[in-house]
Amino acid sequence: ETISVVGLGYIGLPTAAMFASRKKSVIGVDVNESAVSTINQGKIHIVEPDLDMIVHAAVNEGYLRATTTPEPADAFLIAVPTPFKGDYEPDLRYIEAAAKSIAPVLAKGNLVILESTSPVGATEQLAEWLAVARPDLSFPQQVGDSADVNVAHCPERVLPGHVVRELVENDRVIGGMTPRCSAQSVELYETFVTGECVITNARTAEMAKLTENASRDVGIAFANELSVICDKLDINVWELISLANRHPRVNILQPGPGVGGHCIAVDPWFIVSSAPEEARLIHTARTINDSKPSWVVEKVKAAVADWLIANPEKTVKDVTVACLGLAFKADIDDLRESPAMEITEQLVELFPQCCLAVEPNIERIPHQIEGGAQLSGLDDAMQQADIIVLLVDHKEFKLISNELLSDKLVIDTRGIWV
Ligand code: SAJ
Repeated sequence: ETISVVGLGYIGLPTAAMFASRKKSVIGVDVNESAVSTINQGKIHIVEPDLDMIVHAAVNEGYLRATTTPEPADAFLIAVPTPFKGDYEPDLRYIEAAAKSIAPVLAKGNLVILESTSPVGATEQLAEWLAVARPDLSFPQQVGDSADVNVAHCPERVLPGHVVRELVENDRVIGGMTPRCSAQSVELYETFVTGECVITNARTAEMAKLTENASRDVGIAFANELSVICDKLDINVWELISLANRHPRVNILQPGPGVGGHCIAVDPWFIVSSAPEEARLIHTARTINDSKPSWVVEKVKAAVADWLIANPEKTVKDVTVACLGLAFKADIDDLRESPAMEITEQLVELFPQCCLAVEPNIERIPHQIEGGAQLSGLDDAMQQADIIVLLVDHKEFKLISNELLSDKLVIDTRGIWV
């Protein structure tokens, strides 16, 4: 049995590696030639704990091979990005491209699984693209359970940083376009998944995935709203939340500089765009979380003003602002939709040549802030900075002593030093 994984990113590569680790023959497909060649050398192009070992073993033992052109296989898993465009409309162009690229090599008996987080209806759309490209084969929307090619949606739901464990242990939602599509998918995932594979239809599976992330987004928006209210009322929000969470039925999440990542900051919009009139709370939560970076920037501006009052002989050009963390959350290198990046970008514009950025998980300064800020080591930044803006709760930052912070103005957006 050969499994092809289309899209070798944060989800596709670990998934491909897990099948290969169970001695399945896996063909990974990606349009990125450099990712393909890195993987074929047994190395990885992303940061994810333990993944390097698994990929190295899988490639060395001959179970995993990467290529830029799809080849025939028994099952195809599509794990490509689903970003949004302009008006927060989902952009399915990568799914469409993946469908068109595998269509020529599809054969009777194949299973095609969409793993990418998708708006409701995307799996049916995928099946339609395949049907148009291959009129010689039959698909579930045409002939139901007797289709030549089965199609299902099985959304990924692993947490970056814990992908290897969660891929195996998490329950999976299996949304086949027909019962036979679901049954075939369950059999495939049971190769390595020890969690339960729970069957539903494709549309419910699509909505389930969006709901999980919207639920977290709404929860974080509540915490972020509290943080802004508490700031106004001079209350420590972290103490407040830990007190409230002692109630047996209260479990408030943590405020932060905003919500980042390619999932939680994106997926709720797919619900909003499907039901704009009805999705009121989900929409508001998105707006609250998206406005948090600007609120943090205002806090930094106020701190700079305070610093100038305390140092009347200095001008704004003399201030040094250290932004600690650029990633979208702790202990990863992923800068996608990162509120920390957004805040640093805005600060670099406001205070050019005054900003230091510290990000222990990357080696090169991102182009967005290149020229306006310097990438600095943590020790240097702690020595030079007048104002510390803690943006990500990386493990390195948690170790910074109170003594080092005592002569600085500190804006701790994650509450790690309070
Ligand atoms: N965040 C807070 N406060 C919190 C928790 C998170 O501000 O209390 C922020 C983080 O700093 C980060 C953002 O939210 O900027 C998202 O981080 P996250 O750890 O909540 O989630 P992701 O984006 O890494 O992964 C999520 C997970 N979904 C849920 O927990 C419901 C994961 O299981 C999904 O597989 C993933 O999205 C995905 O791919 O959709």
